[in-house]
Parts: sequence; structure tokens; C-alpha cells
Amino acid sequence: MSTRPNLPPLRLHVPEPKYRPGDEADFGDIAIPAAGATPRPAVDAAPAAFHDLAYGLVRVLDDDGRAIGPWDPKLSPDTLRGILRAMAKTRAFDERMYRAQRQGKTSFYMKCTGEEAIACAQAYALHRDDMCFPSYRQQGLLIARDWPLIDMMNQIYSNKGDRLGGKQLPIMYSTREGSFFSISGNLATQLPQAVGWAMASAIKGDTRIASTWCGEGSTAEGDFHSACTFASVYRAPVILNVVNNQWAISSYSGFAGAEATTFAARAIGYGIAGLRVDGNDALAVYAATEWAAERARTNQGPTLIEFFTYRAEGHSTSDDPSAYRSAQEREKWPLGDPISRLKQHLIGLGEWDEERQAAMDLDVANEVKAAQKESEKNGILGHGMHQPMSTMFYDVFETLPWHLEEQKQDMLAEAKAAGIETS
Ligand SMILES: Cc1ncc(C[n+]2csc(CCOP(=O)(O)OP(=O)(O)O)c2C)c(N)n1
Repeated sequence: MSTRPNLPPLRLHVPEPKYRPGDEADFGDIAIPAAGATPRPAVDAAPAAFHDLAYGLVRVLDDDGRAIGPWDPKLSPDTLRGILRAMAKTRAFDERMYRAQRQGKTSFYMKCTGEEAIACAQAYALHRDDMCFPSYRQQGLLIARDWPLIDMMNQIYSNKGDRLGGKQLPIMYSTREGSFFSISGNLATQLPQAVGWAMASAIKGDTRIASTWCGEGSTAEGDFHSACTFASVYRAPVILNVVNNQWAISSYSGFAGAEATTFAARAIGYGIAGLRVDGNDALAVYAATEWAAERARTNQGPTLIEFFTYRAEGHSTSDDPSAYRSAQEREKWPLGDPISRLKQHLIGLGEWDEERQAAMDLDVANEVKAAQKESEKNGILGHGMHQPMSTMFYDVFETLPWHLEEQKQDMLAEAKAAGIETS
């Protein structure tokens, strides 16, 4: 160590979350602009016009659930009810699959509680064939697109109905027909892939755009930088969504850079349009996505949207958040719950009431329960083999090479000698 007595010693700054288990949480210092206060620029505005938006917060629903300001997407009551239902169904699905993991029927599950507005309202704002490159926390996209729940559950159970042949960790869905790109466990890899897909769409003169999602923690990956650079340089028709739910497992957002700036503000340096949006406000989520989609569809280039939200539950079934954050944070979160807020809005319009809400909740719970019953007929964890053992060798390459064929034969011979069932 070399020290000069006339200079102050250097100190490393290590970010520390404000609240730890047992602390009283208080989010009073988070700047929350009033609903309706943020301007809505034209979709062809130059990225330089987005400076304030990248540090502000687009909000439509006020504290009383009224929609106000230039970002109000003016959706029909039917569309609002559709989004509400998709969110409720996503929550019911999460509850049920979480319980299935606790019952030992599957090895793993991840909920998106508190973040339902992001995937569900976005699914409504995108076209059905726009290509989605999600992270593992956008199950709401499939649910809002009415993808069969039983198909999702088959994947979670790795059973004989699993279209992925039991090869993937539960919740890593892949449905080409649902325009839902294969989820990968490696964080942020989907970002440059989405940009490349969008570039290909533009090269071919196609009309479809791409949309991709990652958590704020994942923005620290190098792939985030590659994606932004390519998206900006080639004006790729892509929406880059950063879901800032404040936590990356036990690391708070400060470790990904939130102490110094916003995630939306990263857009400025890349010359990309950047919006920062209330992620628990389904109308703001819809409006921002519709705006960004319109921008992409008219060749104005990419948009980076930060959705400011809160991960209300544990990171996954393998996580216990009470070990690293204050249990009070969820109830103190200033942007509330996305489902309650949209429900309140619809009631205020005279288009909904508590009775209909209760009936809808019961209905979606029954729908999820019925799908679960059907899916479990295809098998659950611990109830024997659901896929032929040789499945593991297929699709490593398009055709099975000789050395994998040899391994497969060896495996089958050993299994037979040991009396193990192989299909
Ligand atoms: C490249 C890579 N590094 C680390 C991990 C382990 N890991 C899985 S999820 C996660 C946290 C991600 O947090 P964030 O991006 O904020 O998304 P969130 O889970 O909050 O939705 C980590 C570190 C991984 N899957 N891939």
C-alpha cells in the first residue's frame, strides 16, 4: 500500500439499501409527479426531446383512480375490463403454481405479483404477432394473449404434455405461435437478440416490431449495452423495457446504478427515446407502449421504457426476502397495487363494481384450477418418467450426430441392464 500523508485516503462506495429486515420503511423521499403532469411528445420527436421524460414519471391514474392528462389512452370499458381480467388471471395463476411448488408437484416457480400491469397492458398495446423477447417475469404476456394455461402448466410440470420435452427449468416458456421467444436463464441475452430480430424485420420490409424485457438488475449486463448500441445505430423497430422492481434477488437497485440516475436516462446517451413510467398504472403502461410501438412502426427507431414498480413477493420459490429487506416495503410502496388501481378506475367510470370483481376473481380462479387438474393428468414431479429418456439427445443439433447416437445407445443399454424404465 502506498499512502501520501498530504492526501486523503480513498474510500470505496458500496451501495446500501435504506431498509433492512426489522426497519420501518418510508418511501416519502421518492419523487412521484402528479398524474397527468408529464407531457406527451409526438412520436416523431427527436431523442433529445426526452430528457425530462427520462427523469420524470408518466402517470395517468390519480390517487382517486381518475384518468387524466395527455397520456390517457382513452380505452373502451371492454378493453379496460379485458386488461383487468388478464391481470387477475395472472395473479391467480401465480398463486396456484406457487402452491403447486410448495406441494412438491414442481421444482420451481417465479411469481410476478405487483408487476402484472406491465406484461398484461403491454400485450394489449402490441399486435398479436409482434415478437416478444421476455424475461422470466412476463407470464402475463401469454395469459393476456389467451395462451392456453394448460400448455404453460405442462411446461412447469415437465410432463408428457410439455412442448419442451422436459428439458427446461419450469417457467422458461417458449411458444413460437404465441410470438413469445424462448426464455433463457442467462440474464439479458434476449436484449441483443430482440434488436437483431427487429433489424431482420426491417431488412425484410416486414411490418412486425419486437419488444423485449429485462429487470433493472439485468441492465448491468454487457448485453444491455450491445442491445442499446445496435438499436440506436440501425434505428431498429424495437421496444426495450426495463422493469425496475427495485430488487435483483437480494441486491437492491442501487447495485445496478439507481443511486446515480434513472434507468430510462440511459437512453439519452445512446440517442434513444427514453420514457420512465408508473409500472403499477395499467393505463400509463398501455399508453407508453402504444406510443413506442407507433414510433417503431413508423421507422422512428427504438424506445427504452423504464417501468417503475415493486417486486411484491420473493424473487422465486427458492428465495426468502425477509432475510434482506423490510417486510413493510410492500405495503408502503407509494404506487400501490396495479389490479386495485385499475379496478378503482373502472368503478369510478360506473363500468364495474365489487360484485363483478368478486365474480371475476372466482371465475379466473376456477379456470386456473380446471387447467391445473387437466395438466396434472399429464404428470407431476416425482411421479415417474413423463418423457422418453432418449429425448435428452434430440435437438442438440438438427440431426443426431454419431457421437450422441453412441451416447444414447450406451445410456439405453445401461438403463436396461439396471432395470430402469426409459419411456
Ligand atoms: C448472466 C446471469 N447472471 C446471474 C444470474 C442469476 N440470476 C438469476 S435472476 C437474477 C436477478 C435478476 O434481477 P433483475 O434483472 O432485476 O430481474 P428481476 O428478477 O427483479 O425480475 C440473477 C442475478 C443469471 N441467471 N444469469
